[in-house]
Amino acid sequence: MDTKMKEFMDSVRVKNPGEDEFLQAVQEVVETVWDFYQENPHYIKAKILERMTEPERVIMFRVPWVDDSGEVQVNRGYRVEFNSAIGPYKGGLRFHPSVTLSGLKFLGFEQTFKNSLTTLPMGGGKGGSDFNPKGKSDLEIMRFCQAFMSELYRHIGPNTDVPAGDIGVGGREIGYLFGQYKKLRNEFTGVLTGKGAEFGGSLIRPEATGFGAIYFVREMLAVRGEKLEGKTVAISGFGNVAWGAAIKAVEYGAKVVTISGPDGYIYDPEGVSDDKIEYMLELRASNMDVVAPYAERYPEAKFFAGKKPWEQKVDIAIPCAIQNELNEKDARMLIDNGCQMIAEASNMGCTTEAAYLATDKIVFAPGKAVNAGGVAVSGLEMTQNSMRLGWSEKEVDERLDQIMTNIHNTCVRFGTEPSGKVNYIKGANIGGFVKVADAMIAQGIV
Ligand code: 2IT
Repeated sequence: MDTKMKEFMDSVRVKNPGEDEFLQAVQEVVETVWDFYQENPHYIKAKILERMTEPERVIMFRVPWVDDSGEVQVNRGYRVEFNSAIGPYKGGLRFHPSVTLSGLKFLGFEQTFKNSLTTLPMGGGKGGSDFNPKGKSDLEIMRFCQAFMSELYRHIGPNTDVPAGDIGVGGREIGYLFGQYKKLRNEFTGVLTGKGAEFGGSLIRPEATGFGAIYFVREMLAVRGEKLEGKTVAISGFGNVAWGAAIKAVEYGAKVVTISGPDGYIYDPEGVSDDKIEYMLELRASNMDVVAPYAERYPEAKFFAGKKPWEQKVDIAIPCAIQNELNEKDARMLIDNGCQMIAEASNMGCTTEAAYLATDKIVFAPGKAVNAGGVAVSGLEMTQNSMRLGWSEKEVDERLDQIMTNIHNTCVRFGTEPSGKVNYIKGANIGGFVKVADAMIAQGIV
């Protein structure tokens, strides 16, 4: 590693002790933009990397609420407002027991580059809570969302910060959060995205992350003169992203053979399609966070308790669950079994070692490019809210497809190596970096 780069990373490490996920995300960006950064001394002079790795603001708050048995519960809420150089802070809220400040800083940092790649005017932010939705009743979810918004509402707004969903936050939670914001502010505005279609939500937003990921994979394959048709795909997770990806992959003629949950994974040799994809919604609605019941309902499928889907022989692997869900050993197993491509639909789904190994041996694309379709359609929801008009499904889907194709082109433009191979990590990082860096320079030292 270059000495100056090492010095830079050491300084970030000292400022953010123990924040492993944040440091992992920063290191991956710094390593890939470093040469480009050195070639542009005006970035160095303006200390762009030092500023980009420091969130503009971090809000941390107490979320007290009362559960169904009358007991008082206390969770911690966060909103990391990372970078507003190119638009209002924008990014999801995650409700999951694993949520920490480090995790949300990594997500907010990544979001800044992802949002820039979409070409829409959105800055980067992320928030959430260590609240665990598993096993909670609908009323408990509502009370928690109301308590969370009772503090968050002071810090957000349609021109300031526009949250959306992420793990543990779907249409139901966004509805409750929106209701409480509206009550407290007495304003009906586009302050959240992923809203219900009846109150300002965009069509295709629920499908957008998964659809976008498959449009991106389609473009990755096209570079190699290949198609999704006939390919075998391993997906992890069974939530919103996995669901959308499965629908679109099947539509293109691919066979999705796995889904997974915290309890293990399902291998379905006949493919997860049609009513089986819809069944994923039922599994999620049960709020139990398990996939095992799939194998009881569809006996041709097999459940592997405590295992990850990466041990199966597939052509394409698409992690759709959580960060670092695919490690070096998993990547090696996939590659040894003939896998040609790993595309992250989860944020930082692969460990650094797995991502570099897959980039080297096969083809790899990072979450900030592959999963940008979700936030892209959130951006389109903001546009529709500003116009007080709604677009048709076809209109939104066509724009989404175009945005994903453009992001792929950006990766090719900035990431093509002298050998002709595309390094998608480098392409996405430099492609996302330039717009934010130039906007920061134009706006002075603020
Ligand atoms: O990780 C992500 O990009 C999201 N959870 C979606 C964020 C958004 O604002 O739609």
